[in-house]
Amino acid sequence: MDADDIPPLVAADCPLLDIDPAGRDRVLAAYAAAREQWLRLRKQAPEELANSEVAQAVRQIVEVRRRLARQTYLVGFLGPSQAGKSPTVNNLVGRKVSPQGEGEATTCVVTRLAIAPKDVLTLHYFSGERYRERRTKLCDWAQLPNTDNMTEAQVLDKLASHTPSQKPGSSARRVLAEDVPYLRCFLKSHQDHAAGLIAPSGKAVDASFEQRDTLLTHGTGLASSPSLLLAEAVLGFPSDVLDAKLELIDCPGIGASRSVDSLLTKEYLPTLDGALVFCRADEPFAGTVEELLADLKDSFTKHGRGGLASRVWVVVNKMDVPSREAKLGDGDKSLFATVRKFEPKHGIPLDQIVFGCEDIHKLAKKGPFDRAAALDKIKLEPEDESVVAQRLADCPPLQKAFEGLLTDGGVGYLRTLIREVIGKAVAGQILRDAEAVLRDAGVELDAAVKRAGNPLKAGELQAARLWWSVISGQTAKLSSRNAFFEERGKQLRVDLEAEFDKAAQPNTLRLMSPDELLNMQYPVDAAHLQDELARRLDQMNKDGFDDVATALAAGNLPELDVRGDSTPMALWRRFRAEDAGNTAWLADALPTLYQPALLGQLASPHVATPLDGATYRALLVGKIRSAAHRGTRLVSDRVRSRLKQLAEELRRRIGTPA
Ligand SMILES: Nc1nc2c(ncn2[C@@H]2O[C@H](COP(=O)(O)OP(=O)(O)OP(=O)(O)O)[C@@H](O)[C@H]2O)c(=O)[nH]1
Ligand SMILES: [Mg+2]
Repeated sequence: MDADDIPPLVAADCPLLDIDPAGRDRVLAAYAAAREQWLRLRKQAPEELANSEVAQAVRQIVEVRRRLARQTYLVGFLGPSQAGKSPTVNNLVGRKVSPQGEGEATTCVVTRLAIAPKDVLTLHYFSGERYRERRTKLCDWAQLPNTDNMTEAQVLDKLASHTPSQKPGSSARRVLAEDVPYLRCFLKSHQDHAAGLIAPSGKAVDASFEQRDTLLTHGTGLASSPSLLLAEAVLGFPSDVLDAKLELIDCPGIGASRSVDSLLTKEYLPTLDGALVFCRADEPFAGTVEELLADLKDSFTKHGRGGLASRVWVVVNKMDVPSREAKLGDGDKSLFATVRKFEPKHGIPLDQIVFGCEDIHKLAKKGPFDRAAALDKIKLEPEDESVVAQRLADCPPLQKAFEGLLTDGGVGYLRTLIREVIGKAVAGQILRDAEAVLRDAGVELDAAVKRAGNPLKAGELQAARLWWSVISGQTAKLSSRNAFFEERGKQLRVDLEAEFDKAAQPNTLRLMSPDELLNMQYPVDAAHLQDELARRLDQMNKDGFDDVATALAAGNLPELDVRGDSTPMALWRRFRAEDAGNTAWLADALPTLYQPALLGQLASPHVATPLDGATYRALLVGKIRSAAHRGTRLVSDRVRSRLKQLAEELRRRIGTPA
């Protein structure tokens, strides 16, 4: 298939989407429409296909197609090394298929687990090109640049006297302890084993299923081995516990001692449709977990919009490790409080969290056991259950996960998720992402078709480019921190404080008054300040628009048709009209100065300061500060996003602005 070829796509090509026929048909229609545009463009104005934005849109459509036409979903098992990924894979399957270890990093090859009629192991070796890419990356990471034209022996020679340096505070990637030894081993593996294994277009070799332990794991110490030349391995086996539509991928753990393990995982992220991210219960937010989640967010946002919801499930494993205190404490740092942060911090809903413990699973496998025994495995007493219930009272999803933990170490719960939830959720997310991408790509192609049908004349083109550069310049100006809005934000704060003091001055009584009086005064001050804030922000909004309008007018540029409006200036004026008015542009997010709890909080026993006039003033000044700050940001965001919209319209009209 040509890289920019968009073949048709029909329902039969997308077996996984049967789950949601209506959604599937909508997306297929969007795909067909985008394809139609592309065919038209190819026929009427093939030169437009070279436009970088158009080419990008085409690439995105091809990528969406690849995802929609998947035969299986790929769900990665990711996380720090030793988090228990491979053991969990095995518990899920009910059989030791994936090699697992004791006390040392284990999995060294990305291993796909697929359902097959009988046990099979297929090894996929690097293609020549992928080997070179990997080599270059490893050399770069070991601070050995420009090795592309050297032989393995030459690089090894260079490595013999190579000591990577790490200047303190340098932003360069840190060279980990085993990076150089690993690179040496990698090169030697190539010298010893490449012949016959590394072919230009990659090579697949069948191996014995029984040999998987030696082939797919790190041995003790580093030695030259054909395994280092593996791109991935496929372990096939019969199973009726897993959903045949899901393929689980056991990835090497991300460790502290060598970069290559994280590289292997990271390279795999773009192919994944979903992931289980493992973390250890004693450090759910370890650096490696955070980094992984950030990478996953990047990867899933690149192909769509959704982020981690319906994409990533977190397995908080080794629940036996944290102490009783760490689990039950009511502080912010206790386990249950920490786990809840996956939602605000990473956008992972709490029904995407699972707890795991291997020892409880072992109990369950042996036969019936009582709850006390399960609790004992995670260092809890029977009476602690009520404390857990209390901690999780407002959080049914975590209650469910905890119940799953006590039932069989979380394996059954995870199995249900995998069989009944993950496939459906991922399919839904793929459909939503696809729709959004196709819509955007459609707009881009549509613009190209129109552009080709109604090209700008030379003079217009010049004018349009000028408009575009004026607008881009304005956007940059409004983006820089010290520009327009920052000064106005400061001024706004000063003005509002003065406004408050002015109103407060004559009422000196208040500076000493008791709680009740201040409580009466508060709504009056808050209402007044809220009005002032809205009035001044509105003015700032108007000034922001006027400032841009002045800059646009100064260009004294000729008429130019953008989206039916006569000029970019007219379009800008229309934005202004839409955003004018006291409240039209104010998003819900604007902080309000009415907050009934404010005074109550201050008078609570936790606050040592008594509620007097001075405290009251300090309180309102703090409130003014945050209101002014956030309000200013809202206005500046609004003005900037309108500018960007305008620049985008122009770019579509011009094609390539520069
Ligand atoms: N304490 C405790 N140990 C566990 C639990 N689950 C797994 N383990 C142990 O943790 C170790 C981790 O096994 P590995 O196979 O290395 O885990 P992995 O995450 O696949 O690691 P890599 O392959 O190195 O990425 C094994 O020794 C398991 O027995 C658990 O719930 N609690
Ligand atoms: Mg493993």
